[in-house]
Amino acid sequence: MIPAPCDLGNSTESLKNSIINHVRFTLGAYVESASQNDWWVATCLAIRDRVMDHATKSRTIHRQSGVRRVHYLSLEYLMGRLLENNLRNSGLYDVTKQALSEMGKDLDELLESEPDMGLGNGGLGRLAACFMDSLSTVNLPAIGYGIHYEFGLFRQEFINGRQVEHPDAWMRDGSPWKIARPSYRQSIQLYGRVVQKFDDYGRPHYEWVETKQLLGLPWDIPIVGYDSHTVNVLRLWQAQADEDFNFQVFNEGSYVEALRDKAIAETVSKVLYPNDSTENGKELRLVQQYFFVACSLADIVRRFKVGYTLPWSEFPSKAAIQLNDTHPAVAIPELMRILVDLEGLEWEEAWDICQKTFSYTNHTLLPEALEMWSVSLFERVLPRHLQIIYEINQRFLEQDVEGKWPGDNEKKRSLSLIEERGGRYVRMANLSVLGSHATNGVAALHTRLLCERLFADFYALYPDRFLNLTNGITFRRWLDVCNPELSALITEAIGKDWKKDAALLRNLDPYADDPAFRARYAQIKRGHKAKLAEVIQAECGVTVSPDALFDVQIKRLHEYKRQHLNLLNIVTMYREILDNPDADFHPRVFIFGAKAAPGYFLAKNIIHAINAVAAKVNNDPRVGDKLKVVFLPNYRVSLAEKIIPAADLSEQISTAGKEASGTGNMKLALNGSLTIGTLDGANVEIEEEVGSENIFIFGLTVEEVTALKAKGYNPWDYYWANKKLRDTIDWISSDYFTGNAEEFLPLRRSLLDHGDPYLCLADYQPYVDAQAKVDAAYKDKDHWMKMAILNTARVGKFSSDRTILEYAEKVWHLPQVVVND
Ligand code: 26W
Repeated sequence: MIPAPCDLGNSTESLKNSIINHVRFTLGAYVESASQNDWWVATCLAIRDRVMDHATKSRTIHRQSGVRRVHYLSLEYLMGRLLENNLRNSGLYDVTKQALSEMGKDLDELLESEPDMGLGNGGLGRLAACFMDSLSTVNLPAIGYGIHYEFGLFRQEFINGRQVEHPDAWMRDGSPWKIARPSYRQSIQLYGRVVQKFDDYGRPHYEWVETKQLLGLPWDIPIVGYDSHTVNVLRLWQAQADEDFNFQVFNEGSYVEALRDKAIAETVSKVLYPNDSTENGKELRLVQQYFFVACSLADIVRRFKVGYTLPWSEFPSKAAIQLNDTHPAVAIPELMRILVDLEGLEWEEAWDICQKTFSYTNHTLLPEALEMWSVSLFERVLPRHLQIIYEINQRFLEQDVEGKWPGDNEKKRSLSLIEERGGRYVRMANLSVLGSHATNGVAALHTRLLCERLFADFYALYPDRFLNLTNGITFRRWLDVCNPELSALITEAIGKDWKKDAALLRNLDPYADDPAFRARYAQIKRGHKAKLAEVIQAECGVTVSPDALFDVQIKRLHEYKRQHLNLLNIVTMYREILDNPDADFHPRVFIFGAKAAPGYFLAKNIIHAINAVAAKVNNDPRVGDKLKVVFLPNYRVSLAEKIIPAADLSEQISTAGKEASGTGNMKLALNGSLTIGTLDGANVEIEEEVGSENIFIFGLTVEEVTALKAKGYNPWDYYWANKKLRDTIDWISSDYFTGNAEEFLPLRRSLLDHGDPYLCLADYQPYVDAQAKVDAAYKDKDHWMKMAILNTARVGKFSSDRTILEYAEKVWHLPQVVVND
């Protein structure tokens, strides 16, 4: 007989019992003396208990109904904290708060004690996290696959204004959200060599031998959607040594040696690479990519084999695989290897299955971000995969390329999967396009540039494979969770259905003219600014007024994002205040949050420069409250959730053509922050939605950037032509800010001697002018609030539910499967 399940009801009493049971029986603590962490873990487990059944049920229904599922392959998931999100999405927030409070515990304090799950660098990783939320919310059958990094993105500290990195041991004390699945462990191969063998008919086949084995242990994290019973899972692989194998093959009687191999094996899932735009060709990174791809594919194939007795030709009707950038692109030759070498399919059939299964999202146009692996490294780590890539390439060049452009070797060179100039490299982007039935960009402008520039020749060959799927964000975390006050105001005005159908936010439009509504909206904004002011006081020791204009730039530190353009304007304002103390501009607080890749020298120089300027400005009695500059250390998801609701102005100032989409721009606009931005990425579409009167657009367009570069851009021309600009740059590179005139020479040289690759100087004056318009507009607070409300009302398009439904319809061809309670 099946015993009655424990009480998993949703009443206050049930929750109290669950939490207390976990304190006592899972954690072995006394209720009277349990630590804060014990209460947090017990609360998470009580919530987890209430969603696990739905996870099991979702899996069963997806399997039984035999529908196609999407498998999202991503090296990064920037999940942030999970408890509050899971409470709000499951509708258990109020009752849990009540239950805890009856036990003398404050839910808000517990929420603050949760470490961020920072298994990603920036936009790409956070997008994957938003997509997981939407997939569960809109009832799509999905599994996210990734790596169970022991250390997420480094923790950032500033010492004397300079970035210092520390390891992020996010799960040192374990994590209540993840569940080990040892029965689904996988064993994968690496290194070794390939031998050709012949069958009885003289046909060749290939065996990959003398390899090293690695085990992958899966950890599952349930993904709770909003107001839905679909609970998908995020499955993260942890690397382990295959000890038996070590003892047989490598261990010549040495026990300790074998354990050293174990330690080496475990480094594979040890740490997230902190680069978000440059590929440095490290062997461990390639091993990480292959490790998680091979484990995931083996898992997908296992499910196909146990679930059905179908021919391989039906594989794509059961499994769609999405490649989040090229990082998991080795999945393409891996599936070919499985089908041809292990399952004995003919090449053509296997290739057809591959193309039907895979689709690829490109997230960047930056040339230095395009992944290329040296052929010699690839051959050592994955010898059979290299052979398969050669074969794919040969067939492609001889059939498709030769067919379209007979005898055109230039086309062959540009389309080849192998770069031959300056050493031989495997081009992962070309492999991804070729192995997929769909390639998408992440904003309309980005997709256009993919088709016109990066993949122009592929686009000429296969125009139907390219499409745009503009990014989105989950409005649950980025409004409901991070700004519950605004969420409640919206719900009061237009009902709660906007949380599932973001287009309904348009119904707020008329409220922009309602003085009472404006006043409440303004009051909520001010409340968040007051709270952020406290955070700033605690983190930076700087006192800021909530009545100042909060001007926010939060994103990775990169030259193309132009934090240094922001800095040029700040220094210009500083000079103006000193030159003209009576000038009438509204007090402003410039707020930065950004991590630099540890090896990115100039980015770190820019961080130091911002901190040095901040130190001077904030302590200059002549400036007073007019200008403050703060750089909040250790920018991460949970900090973003505090900054975004408090922002008045959103800096989206990348050089046109460089930011694929941006998603912070969407989060800030949703929370009623007006954008000052270039016509880049999704800014273009944000302008279309909110109307050009509710956004501050400035600067060169993509076409103007191209034309300027073609004619020969010389930053010195701008330097000599504009005295304010000249004074600003000269001041930064004087000894004024640090006592050492050499300190920011790298920044100065990049802007002048090294040609200012991101055109800061060309966009300087238009930016300064746009900032003057912002200042003028902010003086009319009431009108500003109207614009802010219209931003909230009009950005419904940027819900990741919309994005994910477009993927489901146009790329994956997935049905929505409702899971009942
Ligand atoms: C191999 C090193 C490396 C690592 C990460 C190269 C490139 C990346 C990512 C593609 C960088 C990234 O996060 N791109 C961002 O993706 C977001 C989601 O689509 C976009 O909104 C951002 O504009 C884009 O920069």
